[in-house]
Amino acid sequence: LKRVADDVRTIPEEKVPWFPRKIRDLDKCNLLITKYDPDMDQDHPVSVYVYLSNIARGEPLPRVEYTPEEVATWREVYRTLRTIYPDLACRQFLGGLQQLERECGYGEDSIPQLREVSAFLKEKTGFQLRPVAGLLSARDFLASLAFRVFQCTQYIRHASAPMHSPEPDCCHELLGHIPMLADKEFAQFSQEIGLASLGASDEDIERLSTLYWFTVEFGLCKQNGTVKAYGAGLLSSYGELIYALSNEPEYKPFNPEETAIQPYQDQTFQPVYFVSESFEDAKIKMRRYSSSIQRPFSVRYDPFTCSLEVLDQP
Ligand code: HBI
Ligand code: FE
Repeated sequence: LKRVADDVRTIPEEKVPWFPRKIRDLDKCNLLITKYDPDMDQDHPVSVYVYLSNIARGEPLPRVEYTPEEVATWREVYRTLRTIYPDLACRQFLGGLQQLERECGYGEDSIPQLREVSAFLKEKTGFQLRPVAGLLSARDFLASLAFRVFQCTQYIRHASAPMHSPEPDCCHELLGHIPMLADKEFAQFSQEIGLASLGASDEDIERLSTLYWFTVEFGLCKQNGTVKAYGAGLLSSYGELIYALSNEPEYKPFNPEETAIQPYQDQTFQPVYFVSESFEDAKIKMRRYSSSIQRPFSVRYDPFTCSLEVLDQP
């Protein structure tokens, strides 16, 4: 009898990985993944501005004085992509970009400052930006989305390769992500992926991260009978945006169970893209998927205190 009791006691307790409960806890969600060290990899140099600010202390986002060469890089990227957006980008993206051009100084002539962009987003969807020095771990990156915080790089790709960046840079964030985050439905979708990630197992983080990849980064959706892009990885890459909508790659309907386990890589164009019926449809499917993730608790976000209520699951 005693043995049985001992065995019972040695059943490992379910370990829940730490996760942020308050917006201030995001100060601890800053694990950088160094894939391309600019000092080590001379093919992919980047100009690095690393001014981290602490949003919890309410410090204003740092302003960056970009060099004329950096502004020229931005101009080239902006001009090239802007011409193909009307045909290839989804309605929500075009609407967001137009608002940013009207209200937030978006245009070829200067690189928008995170401070202004963050204030703009806060008014539209409650999202705010936080400067980050590079690629974050998926867990930390996704956790911030739960609080409607988007961790955003502030440096720009090197002038030697204006149409390509191996890492996220401000062209990717400001042109790819920000217009989408100004859409209420998409903002909700992003936050819900974040909420699903809190305290999840490494395996579930991997699956959510894959879902994020094929939706927020490389997603396509149907609109008025045609397929348009809404993924930021596409909307910030001239070459891949055209390729993704060329009928050359493989297309599959977005289905979280299948999408979550699709292998992917970030070195070349995607071999397959997932097409959503609409954002509404993607959100409903994602919700159903998220509720199937096993966690010994449930979370609810309180927008008044910007913190989580964590409820034990009976
Ligand atoms: N880190 N800074 C930054 N920007 C991203 O867009 C980003 C990230 N880390 C992981 C990530 N995106 C995703 O590809 C998923 O792994 C969540
Ligand atoms: Fe991105």
